[in-house]
Amino acid sequence: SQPRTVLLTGAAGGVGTLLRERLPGYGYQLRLADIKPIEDAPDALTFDLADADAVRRAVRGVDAIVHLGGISLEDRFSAILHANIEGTYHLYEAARQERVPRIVFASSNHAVGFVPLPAPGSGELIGSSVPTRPDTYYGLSKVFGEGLASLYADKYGVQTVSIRIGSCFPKPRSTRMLSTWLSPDDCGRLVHAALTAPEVGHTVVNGISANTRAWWDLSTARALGYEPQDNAEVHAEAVIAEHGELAPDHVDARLLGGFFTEAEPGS
Ligand code: NAI
Ligand code: 15L
Repeated sequence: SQPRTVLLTGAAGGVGTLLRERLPGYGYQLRLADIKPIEDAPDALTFDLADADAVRRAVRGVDAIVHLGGISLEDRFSAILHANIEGTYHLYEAARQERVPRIVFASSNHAVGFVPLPAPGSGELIGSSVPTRPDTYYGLSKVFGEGLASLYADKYGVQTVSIRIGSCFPKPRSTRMLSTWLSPDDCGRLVHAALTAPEVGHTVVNGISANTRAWWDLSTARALGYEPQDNAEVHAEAVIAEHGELAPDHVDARLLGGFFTEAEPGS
């Protein structure tokens, strides 16, 4: 059965904006939340995920949560701890107490960013069950979120699909993103599949479009009913003209997390 009311955290952000435009088309009624006000949505809830009482009030009465809120890039550990680690803990505690049965967690390729890329032309793909190898404190917070989701599924029956998102933007912005792009429409399709698939327990899936240059295997996402319709390759000519092909020794061509593996906190 399909959840009706869905809390969307991080609704003011890039992915939040793309999903606000798409999820109502699948029949969901959205409750929007962010730490920042949303200009075109005066009814949106405004609170910090570090405020456990505000999180609990926001969660009350919804059928499902799409959890996008938090810091989305590398930062100081203390900032990541506050927004992503404590914030996600508050969200899961609220879901347990308010009996919300389903969460879709925006995890990231940076939870597995130090995983080496398959050799070009090998035909090998990286699955969603590789051991985690976070590339940043940010990626580590996504590993924490996946672990929390596993605990709350096994112990309390709060089910989660953790989507390791590649790069979700209106268009691929770099040569790396020709491999990692998740188109906005495919993001809507994948989140809808994650909200409606029966008995997911805690399932981790890779989240990209049907990209010709994909490094990721999509079998666990497809098992939920996800059928990607887009391919970053339609943007390849323009992206290559601007950024060029990746040299084999470039970090973006060697490791799944690319340049994040070299990012310093707060840089
Ligand atoms: P974003 O940075 O545009 O949006 C995140 C939102 O969370 C912002 O609107 C921000 O105000 C809000 N937020 C930050 N700290 C908060 C706090 N303490 N309390 C409440 N709200 C807070 O990021 P984007 O790109 O929209 O990503 C959404 C989610 O998906 C994030 O969790 C990100 O880590 C994840 N993700 C995104 C990818 C992408 O390609 N866009 C790739 C992989 C993961
Ligand atoms: C992420 O996790 C970030 O939130 C996003 O801004 C992109 O940089 C993305 O990964 C990526 O790897 O392209």
